[in-house]
Amino acid sequence: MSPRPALVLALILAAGAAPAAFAAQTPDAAPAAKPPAGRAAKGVGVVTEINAEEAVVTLKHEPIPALGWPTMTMPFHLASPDLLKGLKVGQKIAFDTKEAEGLPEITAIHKP
Ligand SMILES: [Cu+2]
Repeated sequence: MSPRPALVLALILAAGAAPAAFAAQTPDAAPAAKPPAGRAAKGVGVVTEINAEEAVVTLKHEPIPALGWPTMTMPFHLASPDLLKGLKVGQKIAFDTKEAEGLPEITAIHKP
């Protein structure tokens, strides 16, 4: 019994078409997720830790409704090391912050 030519042709076409069909189903590479546009907000909090080397301060901050944040203790990167001047653990500060890649950034500190 010899295979029917039409069936053989169909099998060859199916085998050849498989990789192309698979490739067609592969979604295009999604663009890399971008950080959200830096929303800015004002907050008030108490300094709980200072990392001068990395210009990072940890604050227990009050709720920041503009960012949808409840009260929490979290690290912030200082936009400038100058913001460390005169800063002490236990100090209550008001600050301007904005979302950034990695840690949110403190752009200004207002001491009472
Ligand atoms: Cu927070």
